[in-house]
Amino acid sequence: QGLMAGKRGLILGVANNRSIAWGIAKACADQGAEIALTYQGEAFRKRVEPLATELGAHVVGHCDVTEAETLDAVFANVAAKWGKLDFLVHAIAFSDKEELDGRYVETTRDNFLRTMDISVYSFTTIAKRAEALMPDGGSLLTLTYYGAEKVMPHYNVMGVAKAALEASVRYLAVDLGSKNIRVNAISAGPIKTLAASGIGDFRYILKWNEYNSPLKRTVTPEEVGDSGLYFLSDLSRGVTGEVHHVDAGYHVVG
Ligand code: 0WD
Repeated sequence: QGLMAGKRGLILGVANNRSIAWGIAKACADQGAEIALTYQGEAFRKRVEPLATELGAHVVGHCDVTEAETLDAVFANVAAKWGKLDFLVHAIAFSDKEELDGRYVETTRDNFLRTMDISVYSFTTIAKRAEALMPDGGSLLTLTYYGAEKVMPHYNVMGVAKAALEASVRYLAVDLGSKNIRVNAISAGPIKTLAASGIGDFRYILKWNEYNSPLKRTVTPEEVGDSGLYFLSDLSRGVTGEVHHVDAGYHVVG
């Protein structure tokens, strides 16, 4: 029973129980979805396995989006297990911590390319792989941030990457629309996660959002999860190419 009954989804980007992807996984599982998770390397396997058990989810292997063969293996596992996929969540981003501080103009070519590869291109190549497993349509969701639209302190090259990711959502929505595969993004407000700890002065950004957002607070992974549920379920069947803010309303004032 539930909104997601009979639906099967692959969720990439659970690092621990504070991850946004974990909030989405829980919301979907609560509504009856069957879920597959990946982990990035052995260190994360130990964190992800107990979380998967908690949800009755499958763990379908190591996934590092910079190693195409790991993506091939994960999708082959999903194909063997389920034969098809109804939804996919991409909650992956990376940039050198050293460059998420100070000035954007100092970005190195190496880190620029790596940031774009892991945070943007990965969604495109994953969408192509998902398409092959979605003969009856499906829903793809990625995570972005307001730093794509406005200059946020220290977000730097990641802001440039998120702008490209948001543009990718629109191009992918067109490419996959005729197959009834929808592509959307949630622009989440700042949340204290492992990835966020790499951003300079993050505590200040959290406080700033708390003082200035219409709801006078920040958001939780659970709240992003509940909004994710809308995009991953049939409730949003008429919606694609959208970037939806789940940020306590900060974007209307910031
Ligand atoms: O304030 C925030 N936390 C916000 C996050 C606000 C708005 C958006 N986001 C986005 C992030 O940019 C990211 O796209 O949400 C997504 C999920 O991030 P998260 O939940 O904040 O962070 P975390 O729990 O750390 O999960 C991100 C994970 C990685 O964790 P680490 O800590 O190692 O960066 O992305 C994965 C990894 O598990 N990841 C990779 N997965 C496969 N291959 C790779 C990679 N090469 N690199 C990172």
